[in-house]
Amino acid sequence: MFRVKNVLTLLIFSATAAMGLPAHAGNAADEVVINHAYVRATPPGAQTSAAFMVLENSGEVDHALVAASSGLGKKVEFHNHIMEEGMMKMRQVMKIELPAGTHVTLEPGGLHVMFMGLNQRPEMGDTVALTLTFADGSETTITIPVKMIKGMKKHG
Ligand SMILES: [Cu+2]
Repeated sequence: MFRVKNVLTLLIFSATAAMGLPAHAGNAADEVVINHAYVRATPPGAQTSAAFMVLENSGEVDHALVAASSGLGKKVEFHNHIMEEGMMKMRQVMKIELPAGTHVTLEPGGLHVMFMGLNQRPEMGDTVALTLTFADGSETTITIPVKMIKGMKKHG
């Protein structure tokens, strides 16, 4: 009987996971609030674009972004800008830390989500679906409007 009960418990857990319900309260997808997200509109022929947003960790444990994917680009990476020999350069970062109770801003000239190998040209009025994966394995998909960024010759 004991064994049967264990199997049943396991089945219930599996069913819960299959329905996409969070396994426990407090995962990053539930606790990280994303605001002011937008994707940079690009001129014809551009190979890259970028997304910017404000991520707020409203929870009590630290979280981190570890991956992103989107139909907009063949590759989606996290980048930052660093000053090197007097020039601003982009560098890939493997994760973006989201300490508990703080907010992190992805903005032009700083951290950004980079779309490389564009599958289509993001134009004003379009929306882009972006899936973000957190260090705890939870995911969230957001729909982001495309906006023009004035005065930016290059992305990010
Ligand atoms: Cu970049």
